[in-house]
Amino acid sequence: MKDMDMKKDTGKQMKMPMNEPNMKMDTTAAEAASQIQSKVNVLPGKTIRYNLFVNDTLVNFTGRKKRAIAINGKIPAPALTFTEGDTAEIYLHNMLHEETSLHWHGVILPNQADGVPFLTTAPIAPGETHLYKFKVVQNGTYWYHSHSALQEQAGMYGALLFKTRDSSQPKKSTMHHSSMEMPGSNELFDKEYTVVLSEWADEKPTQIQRRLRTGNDWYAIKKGSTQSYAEAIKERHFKTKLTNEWKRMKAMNVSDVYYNRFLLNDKSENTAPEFKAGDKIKLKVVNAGASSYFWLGYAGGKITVVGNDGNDMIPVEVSYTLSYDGRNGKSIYLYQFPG
Ligand SMILES: [Cu+2]
Repeated sequence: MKDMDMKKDTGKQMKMPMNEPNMKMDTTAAEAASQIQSKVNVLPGKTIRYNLFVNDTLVNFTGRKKRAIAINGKIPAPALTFTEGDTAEIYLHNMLHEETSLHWHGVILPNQADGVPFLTTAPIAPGETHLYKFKVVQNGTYWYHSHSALQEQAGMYGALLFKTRDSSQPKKSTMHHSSMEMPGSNELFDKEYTVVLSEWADEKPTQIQRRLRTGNDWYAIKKGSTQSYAEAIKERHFKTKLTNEWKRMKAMNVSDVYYNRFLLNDKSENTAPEFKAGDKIKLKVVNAGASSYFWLGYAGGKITVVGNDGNDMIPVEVSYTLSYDGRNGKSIYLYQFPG
């Protein structure tokens, strides 16, 4: 595919003549446009280039070797870092024997670079190299993943980090009122750590899909979350059970799939010995799980959530916070360790 002219595209968004008197917009449209304007910052930057090689690999998370897909030999794929204003040039080299793709989740970019096969970007054939090129016009924590078949479930996901160009500037909220000033959250921490949460199943993703379609109890049995008729009758919920069965709804239908492991970066248990007591650490959390929500908490006390879905927010102190699965999983959390 040819290089895309990004300047033309982002320029269009910037030239939105919001204040021109002859431009009529209803309040909602104007509000939406002003939100987009406060979100999109076109700043000068460098061209940052990454080469990503997608390859078959063998992993061993459970004591058994299983096929997976890695990028540059890694699961999760390497974290790609840019500063807002930069131009991203990401070369995807498909070393697989099947088509592949990369989708930049939640990223404002021209359609051709979006990476969804048969919708925005053509699939990338085996042996092919594809250039994704776009101007970074936002900051925050995002993620990227394959959008072909079930490759994401086989390991093709990674963090996408867009740094603020000027961290000393207090940022404007993009959520409600564009006039609302955000505290410069970058002053609240002195170290950063990126966490990619995901799941691993030894079963092939295609097999999981097949099993889900049959709607049987196999995963519920494995997780010990089945319910017998006797239990339902004893709890006076026999009618509910029948209704749920008629709807093919499981007794404890929170998450359907049985996973062998939950992964924090590349391990089911992970440590970060580089941090000491008293450090203020910003955790950039991406939930790359295909179907799991994770509760995030800190054994040492409360945590302060400073961002969600890639946006900064007014900090909130909480005991736990929920990280949603893949579709919404790009959050920033600040853990304040005791001093
Ligand atoms: Cu996505």
